Amino acid sequence: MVTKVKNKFYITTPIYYVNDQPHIGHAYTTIVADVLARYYRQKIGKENVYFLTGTDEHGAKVAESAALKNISPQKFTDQISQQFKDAWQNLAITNDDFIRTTESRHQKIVVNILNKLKAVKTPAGNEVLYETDYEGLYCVGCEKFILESELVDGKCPDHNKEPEQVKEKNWFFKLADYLSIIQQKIESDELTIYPKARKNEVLGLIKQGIPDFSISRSKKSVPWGIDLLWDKNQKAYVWVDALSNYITALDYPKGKLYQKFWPADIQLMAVDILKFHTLYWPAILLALDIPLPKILAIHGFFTINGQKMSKSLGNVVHPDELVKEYGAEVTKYLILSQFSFGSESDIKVEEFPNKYNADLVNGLGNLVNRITKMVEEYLKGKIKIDDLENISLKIGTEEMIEQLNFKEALFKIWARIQDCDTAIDQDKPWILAKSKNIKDQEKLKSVLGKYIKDLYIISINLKPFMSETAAKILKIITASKIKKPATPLFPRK
Ligand code: ME8
Repeated sequence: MVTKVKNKFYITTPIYYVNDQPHIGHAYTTIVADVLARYYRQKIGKENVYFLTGTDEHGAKVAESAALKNISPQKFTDQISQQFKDAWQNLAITNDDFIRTTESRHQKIVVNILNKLKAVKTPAGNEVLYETDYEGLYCVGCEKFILESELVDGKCPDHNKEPEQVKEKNWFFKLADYLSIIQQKIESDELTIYPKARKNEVLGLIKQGIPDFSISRSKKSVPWGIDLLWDKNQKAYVWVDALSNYITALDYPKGKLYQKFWPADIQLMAVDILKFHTLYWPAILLALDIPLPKILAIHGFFTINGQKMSKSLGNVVHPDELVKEYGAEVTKYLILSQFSFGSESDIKVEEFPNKYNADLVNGLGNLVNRITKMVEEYLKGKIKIDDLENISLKIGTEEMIEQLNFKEALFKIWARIQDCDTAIDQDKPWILAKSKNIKDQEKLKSVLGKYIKDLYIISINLKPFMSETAAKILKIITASKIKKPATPLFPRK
């Protein structure tokens, strides 16, 4: 099992940059977190689950985007952050909190964290933070220092832009003194990095040697950020500010939420921010003497119709467009059923209409119609199902969700839908219904009862993915008189 949950579950997504609007990449991680949060709420109780997401609002990248729009960074971040909140609401995401790094509750704690780091020593007896002159290349798009060797034709390969030459005095974090501890914790899976290929990738990075990282930027070059109390010329580096959100949102160190929910049970992200979360974040936590998260789960970066998503290519897909076309639950289904968590793959948006028709209109929706119509016509809507509560609901989706195999879990549910359709074709209840033979009448009741049980099992397993749809089906099939729904669950388009 990937997730190892006992009595509480704390799940986080990255906090997204507000330099641009939410897109389907942000939506994927957030939808996955939502499925897990819903699943564990069912399993261990609502009060024992905490699901955090939010927005990352400081730094050069956001400030530049605001300047381009000719508005203040605060006004700009207010606007875009609201777009993320709205997008998640439109997708029926059930996050318990939404943190913004410009909120004072966050900033106050980041100041504390930085002051603590300034005061502590590494296990080797060095200062955790030290000041040094730094000269190098900085990619604003990545918000990170980048090596010459990482460039392609002199440009950052992810942003297709030349990095800036930076020469400034910064505060650095003595990562070198923590790498062997982190390595041991990753090797032993005390800090689990999933999937294994990513674990090996991180261990490889450690072996190559990772330089210390900066925790501040000069105020002159990056004025939009949190002040360092002990150095008026410096602001906190946006990554240290951002990573802290996972504990500031819980009101570290004394808050009730922090006491109950830290360490995180699972922190989700894509591979783009692997190094920050698997090396820098554990190092910061170790220096603060805070337990490490249990699992860092890294999904692939997907392309859209075979191409990298980018504004210049004009292929950015926004979740709101999909929600408008299909509604929240179908959008979640279409995204999750196309993309396997661990792999890098492609999302084919042009296949969404076909998939919608095949899986939802002709698949689940039609099955519900077919079964309820027969119960209504042949048995006047009355069917006695004993012991719905006690039937086995297990079709393997629980294990799959716990192993982050969401696409495969959906596949299992849809296999059950298909099996039920096939059983109906074979049983031919319409022939049984015409027969006056008592045995045929009994068989008719028994097969229809079995289909209703199937719908019950399908709905329960569908709950973490499509809870409203599941609730609708459950309401229809547990009514005292079953009727075919007046409008189909999924309208044909
Ligand atoms: O990196 N495929 O924010 P960000 C899959 N603020 N997932 C994708 C994706 C794609 N094509 N594009 C984005 C940042 N994502 C920082 C994080 S956390 C302390 C700070 C998802 O707006 C995926 O989860 O660039 C990825 O890790 C995240 O969005 C990056 O979001």
